[in-house]
Amino acid sequence: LLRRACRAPIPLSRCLSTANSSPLALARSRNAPVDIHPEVEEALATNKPVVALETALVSHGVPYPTNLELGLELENLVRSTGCVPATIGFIGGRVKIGLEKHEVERLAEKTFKPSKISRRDVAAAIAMKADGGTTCSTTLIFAALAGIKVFATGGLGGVHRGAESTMDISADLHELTRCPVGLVSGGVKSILDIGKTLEYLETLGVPVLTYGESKEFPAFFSRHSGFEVPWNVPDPSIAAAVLHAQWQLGMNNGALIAVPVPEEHAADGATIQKIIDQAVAESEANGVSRRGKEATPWLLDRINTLSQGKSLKSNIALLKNTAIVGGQIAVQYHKLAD
Ligand code: PSU
Ligand code: MN
Repeated sequence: LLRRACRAPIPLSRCLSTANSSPLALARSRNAPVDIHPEVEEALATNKPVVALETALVSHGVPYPTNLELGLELENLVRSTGCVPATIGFIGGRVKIGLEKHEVERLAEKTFKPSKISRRDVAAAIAMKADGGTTCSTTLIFAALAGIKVFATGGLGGVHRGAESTMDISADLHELTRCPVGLVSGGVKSILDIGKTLEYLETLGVPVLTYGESKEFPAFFSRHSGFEVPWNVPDPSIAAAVLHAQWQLGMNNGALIAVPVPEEHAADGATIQKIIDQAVAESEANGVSRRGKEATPWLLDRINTLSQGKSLKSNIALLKNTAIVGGQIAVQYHKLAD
């Protein structure tokens, strides 16, 4: 009886539900507005390592034309490690996993006034046919959807200073509990309350690892925050082993891998801290700190002005470095997962 059951033709509905059970196939079967760049699609199909990149930094984080150069350069750096880059963004209300150069240009030049798209904005942006730069949270969502395991960026959002009264806590943190993606970044932006952000990540059960020699969590523009995390990974293969162990166990959350800004590009800690304190105080005085998603871009811009461009230079150096480290980790991860 068993043998006959095995030989019985599988009904089409069951074929679809088993063969097409990946989240991406499911989204496609519903005709979801998601386009995967052919190069990315091919890499995923043939098991080549892919690294996701975000676009909120192109549309909102970095001024033109540096944002454009940077967006393209990060892709090249990912390529230099042997991975395929998948820059994620919204073009005319479609989710693009892998952008064409002219699409990166369109976001960088703000041709169609791109929105800054966090998880809560996704569906509205699609319905309104909007362009948009994806924050870490949205980039995590679509990296996970496509099965991309590593995402490289600059700074994760987090718990803002004064969050006890503004409740400003980035959706990036919760997204790390939902998406099995290793997020490689320079830590969280130092405009944030780093101590509270680390506590929050601990509560959420998100692994936080520092990359390199020290357990000290980096402070984005500088290498020192004064906060230690429990685990430090010395190289890409150990970082990859952590991700692999996590997902082998079916613990389908993400992990934060914090890579300190390279020494030679670090801003002087004390000076940049004073500037950040001033910018945060100004944002509280002028009400920007209570204007939701405007807070982060405003602060970054203000800090750049006050530091006469130094903070942007550190930001760029840090981003380039995370693109390389992210690529190296993705290469190692694929060796374990194959
Ligand atoms: N780091 C930067 N520039 C940025 C961001 C981070 O140097 O523009 C973006 C990231 O996309 C991050 C977002 O996900 O800011 C967080 O915004 P918010 O605090 O509003 O959640
Ligand atoms: Mn916020």
